[in-house]
Amino acid sequence: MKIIHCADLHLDSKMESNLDRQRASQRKVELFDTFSRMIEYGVENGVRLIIIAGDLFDTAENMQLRIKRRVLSAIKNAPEIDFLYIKGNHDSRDFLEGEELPENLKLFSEDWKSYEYGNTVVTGRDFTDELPEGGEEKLYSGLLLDSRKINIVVMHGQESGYSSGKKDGGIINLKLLKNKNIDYLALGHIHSYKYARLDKRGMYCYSGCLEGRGFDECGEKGFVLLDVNEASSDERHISCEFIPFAKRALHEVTIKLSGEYYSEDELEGLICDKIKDIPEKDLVKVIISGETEENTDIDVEYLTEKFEKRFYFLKLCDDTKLSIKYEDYENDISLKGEFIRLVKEKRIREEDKREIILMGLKALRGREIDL
Ligand SMILES: [Mn+2]
Repeated sequence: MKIIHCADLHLDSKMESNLDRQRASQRKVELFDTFSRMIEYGVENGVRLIIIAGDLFDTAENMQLRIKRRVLSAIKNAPEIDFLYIKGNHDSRDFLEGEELPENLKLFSEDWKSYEYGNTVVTGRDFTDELPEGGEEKLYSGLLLDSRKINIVVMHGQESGYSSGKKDGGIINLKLLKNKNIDYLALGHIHSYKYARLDKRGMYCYSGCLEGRGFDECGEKGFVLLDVNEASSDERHISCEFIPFAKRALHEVTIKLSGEYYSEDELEGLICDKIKDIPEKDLVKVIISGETEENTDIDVEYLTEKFEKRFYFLKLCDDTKLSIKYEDYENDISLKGEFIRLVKEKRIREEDKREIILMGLKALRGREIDL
């Protein structure tokens, strides 16, 4: 039996804030489109279950009725697949209230609830802000799984290897989930793929989000395809594979300058080198960092203009600090020298003097000053 594990789709969310309106709304359409392509992939590949480990929707405020209805009809139109959906911290309010729910959409509650498919049991629990009465111990002791079954458990929250001591329902206490006959713990909340051992018997996995939205969600995004083989004589009945599936990826590249002089050509060369293997369809953020010598001119607008045509979107940030020994100019008979001497005479803190001098020197050279 094939199963898809996905999470954190945030279907109605705002996209990368630097995008213009047209591309922001296009990305929003793509977000839903990737969800719907995943369902098509499921149908074509004989997938029986799609597990959604929370945060299918993003916020109640942005939620558009049409997105909700699109989701429900996409589910209804794939009757051969059961959709097992737990609520995450973003969609913990009942987003589907008042809607007619397709029969193949299976929901959970704040208590453990199971669905059986042959010898495989999928048990899950909706995200809650607060732990039930009795705290963590009570929550996890209520999870009882038959050792003879193949057990998949679904939760949404931040993994933690110790007792949080807080009443926070969003902590997944991995320690208390050990030795409970879990074969695969399907998690949501962390937006990057992670697959690791839970205990001797089972594994735990964050599928990550399906599509990166901002530059805090860089890299490959997709879902996990599980293959459950009940007849396997091997102790491991589940094999799984991460399937990269996003329409576009986000990339952040950093160029670190070393305080020497760089000509514009050299800067272009460094940028080129870092972005040459990134696909055209993707979104790119180039950060120039480190220290610059005083004569290095980083023209952000010019460089952005030069490279943005190559990609769906590109932005460039100048995070460099000016490394300058202003003492070298102190005795100059020039406006620069005069200015430095004037500041040095003032009765202000030494660090402030340095800041003021650097800012003044930048201004004298016609460079932009960030205040
Ligand atoms: Mn979440």
